[in-house]
Amino acid sequence: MSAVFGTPLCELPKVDRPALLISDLHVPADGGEVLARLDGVLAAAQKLGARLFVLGDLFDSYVCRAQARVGIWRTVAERFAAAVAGGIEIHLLRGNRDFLLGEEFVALSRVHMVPGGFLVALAGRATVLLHGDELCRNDLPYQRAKRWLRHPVTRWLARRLPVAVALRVAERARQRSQRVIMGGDQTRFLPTQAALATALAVGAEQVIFGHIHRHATGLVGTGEVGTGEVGTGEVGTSQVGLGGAGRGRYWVLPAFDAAGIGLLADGAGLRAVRFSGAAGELEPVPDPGPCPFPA
Ligand SMILES: [Mn+2]
Repeated sequence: MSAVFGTPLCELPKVDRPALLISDLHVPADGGEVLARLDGVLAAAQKLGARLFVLGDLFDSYVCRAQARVGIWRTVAERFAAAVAGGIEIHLLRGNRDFLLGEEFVALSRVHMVPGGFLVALAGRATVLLHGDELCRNDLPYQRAKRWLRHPVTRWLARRLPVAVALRVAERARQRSQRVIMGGDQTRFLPTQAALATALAVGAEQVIFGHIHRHATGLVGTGEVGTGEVGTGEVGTSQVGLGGAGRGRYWVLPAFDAAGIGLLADGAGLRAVRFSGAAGELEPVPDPGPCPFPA
């Protein structure tokens, strides 16, 4: 199994079906507006016969296993289970806010959840799907903290907390992280170009992730990243070469709770879409520009 900075990639068999991708829903404890938007996504997946990929941070926070049986966590699990019963496949990655999601959530929601990322063919191109935090190599304090936060002992303890305690712990962590982000040099929180090239070097032509809450697409390894040029908008074989060379295209999904935007991959290619209602309508969205990633 290949891996990107310690994130193992689960290779999915090639399926000739469209795919919808969203990331960073941050569904809060009180549900909120994003829940109706999620219904729209599930309805769209149903209409298109599409697989749904959720690239992490589904929840604002998920800490303990008791959460799956109560409140919004249970509600979301039940909506996923209903969609799966209706014929949709849902593939779920864990984000930095909900990395403690466990088997109890899988059992209730019937989603296919993996500990790392995916390597999958989307619109005919080998694609790496990640949450994206592993690509932010300049954020050394975060990468250090991640090591002990995800340690099996921390995990064992956290997952056994009572729900009320778990939520207080999560809230404190969120406030601390907010202060760090407000005070920091913002480029520290972005993926590096080298990290994107590393992700592509597993043999992929494109990498898709969320986490940084920006909507962007551009090329990697062509000298075009961060220059404001997106090239032709197509990753052509002549232009950037193929799989394994650390070159290709990146797509960053914006936070779904803020924008309601995701990606659609089908025979016509990969493009941004907005989910506009609970009935599953999709509106086209212009492709965003590149993000000035640090080297
Ligand atoms: Mn995140």
